[in-house]
Formats: sequence, structure tokens, C-alpha cells
Amino acid sequence: MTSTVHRTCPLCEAVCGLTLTLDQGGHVTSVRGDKDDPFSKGFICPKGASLGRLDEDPDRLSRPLIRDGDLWREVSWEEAFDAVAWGLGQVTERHGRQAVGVYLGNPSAHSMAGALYATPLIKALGTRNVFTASTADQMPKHVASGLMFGHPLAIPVPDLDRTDHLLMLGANPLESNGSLCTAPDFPGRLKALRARGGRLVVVDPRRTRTADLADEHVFVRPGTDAYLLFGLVHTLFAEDLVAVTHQVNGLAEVREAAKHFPPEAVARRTGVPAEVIVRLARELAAARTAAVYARIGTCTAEFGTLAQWLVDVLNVLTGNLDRPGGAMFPKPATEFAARRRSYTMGRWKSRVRGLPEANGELPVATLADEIETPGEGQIRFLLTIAGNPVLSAPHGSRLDEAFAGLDFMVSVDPYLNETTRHAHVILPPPRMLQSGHFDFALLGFAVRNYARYSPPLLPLDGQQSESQILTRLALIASGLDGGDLDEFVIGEQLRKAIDTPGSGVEGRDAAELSAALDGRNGGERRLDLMLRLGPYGEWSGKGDLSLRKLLEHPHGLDLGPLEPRLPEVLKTVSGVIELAPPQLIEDVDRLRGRLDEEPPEIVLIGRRHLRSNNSWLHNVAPLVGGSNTCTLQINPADVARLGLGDEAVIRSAAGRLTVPLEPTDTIMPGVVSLPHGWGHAGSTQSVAAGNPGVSVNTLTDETSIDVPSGNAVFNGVPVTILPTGVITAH
Ligand SMILES: Nc1nc2c(c(=O)[nH]1)N[C@H]1C(S)=C(S)[C@@H](COP(=O)(O)OP(=O)(O)OC[C@H]3O[C@@H](n4cnc5c(=O)[nH]c(N)nc54)[C@H](O)[C@@H]3O)O[C@H]1N2
Ligand SMILES: Nc1nc2c(c(=O)[nH]1)N[C@H]1C(S)=C(S)[C@@H](COP(=O)(O)OP(=O)(O)OC[C@H]3O[C@@H](n4cnc5c(=O)[nH]c(N)nc54)[C@H](O)[C@@H]3O)O[C@H]1N2
Ligand code: SF4
Ligand SMILES: [Mo]
Repeated sequence: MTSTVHRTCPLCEAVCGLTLTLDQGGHVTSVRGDKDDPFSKGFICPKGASLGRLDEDPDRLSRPLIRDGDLWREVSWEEAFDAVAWGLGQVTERHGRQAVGVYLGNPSAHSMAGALYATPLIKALGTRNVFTASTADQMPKHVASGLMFGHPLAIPVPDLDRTDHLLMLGANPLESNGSLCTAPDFPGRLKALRARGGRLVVVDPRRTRTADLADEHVFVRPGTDAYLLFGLVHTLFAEDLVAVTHQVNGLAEVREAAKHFPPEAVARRTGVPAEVIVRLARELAAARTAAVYARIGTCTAEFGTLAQWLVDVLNVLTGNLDRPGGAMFPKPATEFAARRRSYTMGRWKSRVRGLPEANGELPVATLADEIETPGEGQIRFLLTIAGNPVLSAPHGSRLDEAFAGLDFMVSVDPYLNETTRHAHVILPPPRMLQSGHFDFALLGFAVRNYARYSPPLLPLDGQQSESQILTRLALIASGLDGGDLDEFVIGEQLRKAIDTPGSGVEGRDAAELSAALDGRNGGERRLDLMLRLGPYGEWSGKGDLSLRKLLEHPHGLDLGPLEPRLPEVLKTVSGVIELAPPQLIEDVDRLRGRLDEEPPEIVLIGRRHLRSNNSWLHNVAPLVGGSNTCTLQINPADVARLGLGDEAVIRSAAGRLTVPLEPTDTIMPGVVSLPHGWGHAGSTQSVAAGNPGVSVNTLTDETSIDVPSGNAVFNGVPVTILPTGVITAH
């Protein structure tokens, strides 16, 4: 007897629908793409196809662990939570709440638990020492959007299915399946773009599989995209190609700033010939519709925020912002109406390096400083949730040592790995199939409006759901014995909606509305409330969406193509697009200062492989090996010039590694690439331990950051490469 069930794949941003076959014992016997999902239409990648293997990995923890010295023992949930309460109490009683640090990793942006319970937990902990993977990722985009559009989540996405021209920088969706642009079957959508006569241009220091699929690939020197984009802006002004269709502030300031970046000057810095820069700008302006889209290669760089800003400056200057075929704002089903306010950063600063907060968090690039530096506010207790910063943060090897010196550490994670091995208590979330799934974050970046809820497919069987784990931690942190966090949040949200004129529930009775909510647990009830109050919701006066309706559509619900909606999305105080925010114009000076700089001889960048997912998929045998290896890509000309063999020593300001070489002419001379998430050590992941690789974040430098956002710099790291056997002092 088998059963067929459906759910969303939680592994990457593409949110594909999956159809799984389970045997009577709840084991996954097959995984296919869900043909009836209106968004993913049956698409699946090798990772999704391995979901069963990953979910049933025997190395996943099923019980909480407590560490005594080097010894781990399985304990009951009660004993584990008691230990957390004791450890937290010890530290906060002696050193106060700022001695507590929190790190949230990438999977918490995919889970319901992360979306619903991380914020209340952080509030309950009462600390400002909050760090997430966002400052090793997309923080520059949040900051640029916050300053230009008034909200850090007002992030336009390319209207992939309708655009005539896509200029893509620093993204490789044929491997990553897309990011800050939720598009199941991204490869198919790019092929369709070309098939309908559209043009795709890819800018990347490597000729990637995405570049191979494009009409044109442009090699760019790592870390110089902001120069290149300014060269395009310069050309638009110089050739009178600017066609702004929205009300904006700051057009003259942008024109003025761009004067410093003529194509000839930019060409020297970027390695992109001046005539190519001019042509790219002309093509962008001439296209019937066009979108500029830039991702991780341009974010985790020294001028990440400027690059992200200039992407949308180009979308505005060419009249492509907020129009079909251009760069558009999705309308997710659980969107909340936000008020107009000025977007501010730096409301507080990190203790040691004085780095400003953004979106309520501090740069992960300074986490080690905050743990290692004595004084009031030194982090002595750390909680990590769904993160592996030892492998993923800049100079993660330093964090490895810093974590060993903490008074107490707690990790919520299914694996004992490089990070969690330092914890005193590990609290494992249940299997994926035991968890409900709704993409609160990712559906806000979808190239078509869409919603899908996947209820848990298997019972908890004595496990705690991740929502229950985080709720319990929040209760421990607030010193409360009980109380219903979900009902508290529901009450607050209802009160706000009831008090908001024109909200659809204005003046209604909170108790009555709360009683009407569906859901088998607090998380589902909160989802139902957000759906009902959201822009398609049955309590918004604009639709009939609710949890019940999503449950009636187990393959997901198409909510239509993206539509122009800038006035709803804009939250700037001025009520118009701020094209030249002072904080960014100020940072242009930093960019100008480096315009004539000679590039380092060799720089390091990252890359992703289709069958990987940051640090935590290397324990699934079918996903590792083959093309998914931890090798240093290097141009054959550099191999010859440096006299290298099969492996080499790579050295940076932060550290050194010995790496196997993969000579390939797909990478620019003077650039080398190593994927992140490898370097498996001290973990009980048996497959990963057999194929550990090395951690690129031994080499990345936490002292180098994108100034406005504090984001880590992973691309363009200066390195030296030497043959093995040459002894050098470091
Ligand atoms: N050099 C370099 N470094 C990089 C990058 C790069 O391109 N180059 N990329 C950066 C980017 S974009 C990111 S997002 C970060 C990622 O940084 P992190 O989020 O710190 O790292 P991950 O490897 O994603 O670790 C995820 C952890 O979550 C656990 N986990 C998996 N599923 C769940 C779950 O459902 N619940 C819980 N509680 N835990 C779970 C895994 O076991 C693993 O320990 O890395 C960054 N680091
Ligand atoms: N298979 C797989 N999929 C993933 C992940 C994974 O680890 N594996 N991670 C997920 C996560 S957390 C994220 S954030 C997304 C990221 O999704 P993407 O942004 O698409 O990430 P990458 O595939 O690393 O592509 C980045 C590209 O930038 C290029 N690049 C490096 N430096 C520069 C530069 O200075 N300028 C320019 N123009 N290009 C540069 C690299 O060569 C690379 O091809 O992927 C997600 N999906
Ligand atoms: S593309 Fe992403 S969401 Fe789709 S099956 Fe693969 S890992 Fe899952
Ligand atoms: Mo990421």
C-alpha cells in the first residue's frame, strides 16, 4: 500500500511542487515534479528528486543532544529545555541580555517556524546582538530598496515570462535555480525568453551554464559591477536615452554622479571594453521592454549596495520599473500593509567595530569580534538556528575558535556539524515531511503571483515541531511558564487591522474574528489570519483567500501575472522614488576613489553547483561527486604562468589552503573560483566526512565589507597562488 501526496520543495527559492509516493511506514519511495502545480508545472531538479534521501538521512538527529566535554548524550526534550534555561540564566544573570547573541541561517528563510517565530524569539531574548545569513547574502538589496522605495522588502523582480531583454549580472540560475526571483524552471523560462525573440545578456567572470544559454556573455572583473553599471547610466545620460516614467527625486544627482564614470574609464577597471558598455546601454534603452537583474555575485562584493542601487536606477531610467516585461513588484498573498516612514539604518552600532545595524541586525562579519572581545556586552551565550556560520561566514575558521570559547551555546539544527559541535545543547527540528510549509518570504519575489500551503504529511511521533521548539525558547527567554504566543500575536494583528480605517475588518469584533480562524495549530491559524487580511483575502474586501481555500487547492493557486503597483509599494516619506539617497551618493566617493586602482594579480570568487545547497547537502550520496566537487577553477594560462601542478596553495590575508585545481578556460585569467559550504570537519555526517573538501571561508576576510550594508565580501578577494611544496611564511 502506498500513498501519493503533494508538497512544496523547501530546498531552494524556486518553490517547486513535488509529488511524493510514501509506503505504509512513511518512507518516500519516489519523488516527481507536480504536473498540476500551476507555477512549477512538473519541474524538478536533482535536489528535489533526492528529498526522500535527505529527509530520511540516518545521520539526522532525532533526539535532543547535550554535550558534556567531548561526549554527547541523547536526552529528553524536557531535560534539553531545562539545560537551555539554566545556561541562559547563568549568562544573563551575570552579564545581562546583551551577552546573548543569535544567528539565523538560510533555511529559516524557507521555514514557517523561521517566518513566524524568529521575531518573537529575538524580542524575548532582548538582545541587539542579532546576526543572520542575510549579511552574507542579500543585505545590499534590502538597503538599496529601503532607501529608494522606502521598504527593505520592496524588491522588484524581472518579469521573466514577458520581458524582451534581460541583462543579468552575478547570477547563475542554471545552477542555483534563482534567487530573489522565485521562478520554478528558471532555465525553461530563459529558453522561452529567447524562443520568443528576446535577448539575454549575462555578465559574469565565468562563462557559466547560464552564460552558455545566453545571446551574449560579458566577462567582468570581480567586484567591479558598480563601475560597469555606472558606465551604462553615464551612457544613457550622454546619449539622451533616459526615459523616466515615474515621479522621482534625485535625477540630477544621479546624472552628476555618473559623470565620473565614462565608459573608457570604467573599461579599464572592469575589463569590459568601452564599446561593449555603450552597446549594452543602447540595447537596454532600445528594447521594447527590459529588466536588469543582479544577484549574489554582485551583492557579496565591496560595492554591493551601490551595484544593487544602480540596477534599479537603470530600471527606472529606461522606463522599465513597474511595467509588464520590466522589473515588477510581486503581490504575495500574505503581504501586510506597511506605513510610510523613512528607512533608517544605524539605529544602533556593533560594540567592537561600530558597524551600523540594518533591518535590526548586525553584520555577521563582526560576530567573531563580538564573541572574542572582552567588556560589557561581550557575547557569551549564542543561539544558532538553521545556520552553519563556521563554513558560511567570512573567515569562518575564526568563528570556529570563537565558538569554542563561549560560556554556553544552543543550536536548533538537524545535524551535528562544524558549527553545532560547539553547542552545549542541540535541538533537532523534525523531518521535513513532518512539517507544514508555506513560503512567507519567497512568494514575495515570485515572477507570477501564486500561493500554496503544504500541511505536514506525517505525524510528529514524539518529535517537537520547529515552531514548538522556537516558541518554547521564546517562553524560556521571557521567563514565562506558559501563555499562548500565537494567540497573543493573532490578538495584536487583529487589533491593528480592526483599528485601521478601510481595512476590511474595521470596527469588527476581535473575539469573533479569532473564533472564525481555521488551522490545526497556532501556526496555521496565523497563516489563515494573514491570508484573510492579505491582498486577496476574504477579510480584505478584495477576494476570498483563506487557509481553507489553499487546502482545497493542494497543487497551489495561480493568482495571476504581475501587475503594476508602485503606488501601493512605495513607502518613502516623499511619496516618490528616491533615485539618489544621500547615503548612497556618499558611498559613490568611495567608488570614485578606487576607479584608477590597479586590480590585484589574482582574485577569488565563489560559485554554486546544481546538486549543492550551501553547506548541508553533502551528506546525500547521489548529490555529491561528479560535477559537484570542491575544486579551484583557474584559467590554464594562470596554471602555466605560475607553474602549478594538480594542486596548489592559495593564500589570502585571512588564511591558506591546499586545493585541487580544475583548469578551465571558462574562467577569466586572474580569477579563481572555489565553492563554499565545504570543509566538513567535526561532524557526524558520514557521507560528507568521506568527501570533506576545504572551506573557502578560511580565506575570506571579515574585515572587508560593503560599507552601507555591512555585507560580507566573498567575491574579489585578493589571493596569492603558489605551487605546493614551496614553503612560505604567512
Ligand atoms: N564564500 C562564500 N560564502 C558564502 C556564500 C558564498 O557565495 N561564498 N554564500 C552565502 C549565502 S548566499 C548564504 S545564504 C549563507 C548560508 O549560510 P548558513 O545559513 O549559515 O549556512 P547553511 O549552509 O545554509 O546552513 C544551514 C544549516 O541549517 C540546517 N538546517 C537545514 N534545514 C533545517 C531546518 O529545517 N531547520 C533548522 N533549524 N535547521 C536546518 C543545516 O543542517 C545547516 O546546519 O552562506 C553564505 N556564505
Ligand atoms: N544548487 C544550489 N542552488 C542554490 C544554492 C546552492 O548552494 N546550490 N544556494 C542558494 C542561495 S543561499 C542563494 S543566495 C542563491 C544564489 O543564487 P545565484 O546568485 O544565482 O548564485 P550563483 O549560482 O553562485 O551565481 C553567482 C554568479 O556570480 C558570479 N560572480 C562572482 N563574482 C562576481 C562579480 O564580481 N560580478 C559578477 N557579475 N558576477 C560574479 C559567479 O561566477 C556565479 O556564476 O542560490 C540558492 N540556490
Ligand atoms: S529547483 Fe529548488 S525547489 Fe525546485 S526541486 Fe530543485 S531544489 Fe526543489
Ligand atoms: Mo543565500
